[in-house]
Amino acid sequence: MRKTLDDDAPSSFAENGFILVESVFTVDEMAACKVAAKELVENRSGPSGVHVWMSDAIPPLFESVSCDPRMAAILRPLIGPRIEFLSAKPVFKSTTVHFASPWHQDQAYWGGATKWSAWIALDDATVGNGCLRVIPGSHRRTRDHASVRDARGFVNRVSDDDLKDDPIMDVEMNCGDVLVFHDRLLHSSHPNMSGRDRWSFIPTYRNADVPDTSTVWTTSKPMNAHSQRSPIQPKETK
Ligand SMILES: O=C(O)CCC(=O)C(=O)O
Repeated sequence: MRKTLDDDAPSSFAENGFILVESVFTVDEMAACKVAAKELVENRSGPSGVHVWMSDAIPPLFESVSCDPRMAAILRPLIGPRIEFLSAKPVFKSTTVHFASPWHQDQAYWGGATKWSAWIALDDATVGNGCLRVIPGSHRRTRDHASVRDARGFVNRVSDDDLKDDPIMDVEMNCGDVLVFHDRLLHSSHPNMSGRDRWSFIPTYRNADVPDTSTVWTTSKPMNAHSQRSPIQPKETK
């Protein structure tokens, strides 16, 4: 698995559908984000632990993270010079939200042109507390999704039985690591059986030069417009 950003990142991404870049953000920066995310969404996310902010309604701290120059440096070689930031979501598993997120391709939710998302670890993520699982190379084809409505939220799902011949990879990450993934990459996450939090923050982007028929987003922000933003301010967390 790729762990540093280098010239091979685009070919590794093309082959696997994701890249993992370690230590993009500091632990203090992630702690500040987690405190803010807990204040803003912990009691508003419902049983799925997911809360979505569109680009015109996202709190400034989280817009700064989404459009941070370090994110732009990772994304530009994969997406191109003109990147649009679309939306972002804190996703958490805690002592009250602990189920496994079901297998899916994000594209089943939004269609249209390719989108790229970044899974930013606000906590260390392990098999025990609900890290992501991915199927390398699965971004090369679209899978059928069943429509399921239950308390877990994720309506579009690929069943475990359909994946029994696929190579499944656990993606354990340290706080501050970033996994960028293609919107056809099959992914799910482990349940959180640890009694400890597992928070992540997931911004989504597209290439501004590629027409997109998706109707999910009515607003977007050019990423370059934010590259001069002030750095994320760590906040007292105790
Ligand atoms: O972070 C997780 O547990 C899963 C998130 C996810 O799959 C998604 O938001 O598409």
